[in-house]
Amino acid sequence: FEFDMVVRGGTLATAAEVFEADIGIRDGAIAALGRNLPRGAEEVSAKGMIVTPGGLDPHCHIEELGQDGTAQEESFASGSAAALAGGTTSFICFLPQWKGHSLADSAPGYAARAEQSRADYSFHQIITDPTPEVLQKEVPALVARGIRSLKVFLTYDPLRLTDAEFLDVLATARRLGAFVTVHCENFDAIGWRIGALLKAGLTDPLQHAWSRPPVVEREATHRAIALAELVDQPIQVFHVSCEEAAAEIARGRARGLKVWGETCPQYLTLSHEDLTGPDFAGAKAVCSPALREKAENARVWRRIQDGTLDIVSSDHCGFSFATAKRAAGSSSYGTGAAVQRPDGMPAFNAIPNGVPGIETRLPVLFSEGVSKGRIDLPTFVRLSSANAARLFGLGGRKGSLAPGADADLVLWDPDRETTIAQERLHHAIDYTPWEGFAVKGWPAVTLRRGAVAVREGEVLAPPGTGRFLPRGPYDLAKPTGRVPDGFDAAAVTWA
Ligand code: DUC
Ligand code: ZN
Ligand code: ZN
Ligand code: ZN
Repeated sequence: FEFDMVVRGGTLATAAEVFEADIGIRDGAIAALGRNLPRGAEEVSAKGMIVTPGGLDPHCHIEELGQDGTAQEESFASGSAAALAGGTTSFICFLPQWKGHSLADSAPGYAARAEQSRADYSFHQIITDPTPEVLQKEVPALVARGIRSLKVFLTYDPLRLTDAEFLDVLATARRLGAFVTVHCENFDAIGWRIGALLKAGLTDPLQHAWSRPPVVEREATHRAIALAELVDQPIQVFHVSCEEAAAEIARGRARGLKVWGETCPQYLTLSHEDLTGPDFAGAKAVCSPALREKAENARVWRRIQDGTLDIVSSDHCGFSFATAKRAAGSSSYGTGAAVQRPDGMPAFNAIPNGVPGIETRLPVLFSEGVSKGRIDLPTFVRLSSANAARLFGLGGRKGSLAPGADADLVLWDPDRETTIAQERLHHAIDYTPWEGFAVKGWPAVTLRRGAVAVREGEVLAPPGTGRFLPRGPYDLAKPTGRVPDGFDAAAVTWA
């Protein structure tokens, strides 16, 4: 046989176009596209299906290790099963740094845990403590290993950087050709609002949103972009939840800055209403940035449509309702000491932040986007894989159907109507914020590097079959060459 497998008779969607073709696969890679390809050793029918590149989720928290040594509940085995079942064949998760510790010393064994993944994976390195040792020795060693992106937080007490520290990280990244992603919220503003809310006796999950309104995100987004401009370092703003923050990104781009923005399905579909409900149910929707007013969903969609937000990630960060959300389980992703309410539930500020969504990311985006006519199929491909592949140095290999790319494919049944239900999901978390959400379009078959990884919800790829994706230098991570007054402070800093 010329091909190990032929995926036959599908409608292919790439980042640029939609056309009918068979896909010939050899050695886990796409070998040929064309009509009437010769028989493969294995045949997969894609009749009536839309075939897209496998999803790349560039922002998810999997088995992340907290400073107390405990791992987040979603394991690499469960999280990657959920990813594949939802049409995502690779993801980028986070190597933590614990404040007061070197990178080597933080999260011992994390990379070895990731070897249990069923999907391909890479890491962003979180920097919480940018000492000279970390920036001058450890980060260069990391980049040499193919871990070419850094993540910084401008909020969360155990994680956040000061502006001066952030500048040092940006300068280091520039020197090394690494990329920087940023969680943009104003730490002091949030703390001040929380203090006032608690003093006023306002402790419900909805007040999580009140503690960090759009202006808090807008200010930090503006500041992150300004500081990146000062250094001339490309950045991506993580999880943009609102028009005000998106407008800052659009303004930066209009000035010629290399700044990008992602959003997540929760900011396209969920709102303040999801933060309310009986039995503390609103805790299920506590994430940061917080969910906004319902009208904001449409504004974020418009920023997808005009290209300001060009990646949709999950920010999957699962905390089970029974054990963490109601019980204020320990996490870096909370803000302040737990205040107990008379009903025994934690005040909003102690609810760990995050929603599970690695499996539902693409079905929700396909249904709300493609099926409802908000975006076309090439836009769906760009949002779900192709743009992240380019932005994070995996272009050509992931997010593509061109010969030479990894044969990561999703066969979408565009007509299948179903409702999202926790009982059919594969993640380890005990709920989904999209319970009962109606979707049209579902990933029927997922192939990862030429092997059927999921068929009709049954996960066939065993743990340990995912591969680490090293990333080399690439254009989008390069600076623009423009610095204020022509004085390159970053170059001097590291001379
Ligand atoms: N926001 C979340 O909701 N969870 C994890 C981290 C974050 O920034
Ligand atoms: Zn240590
Ligand atoms: Zn974040
Ligand atoms: Zn996150």
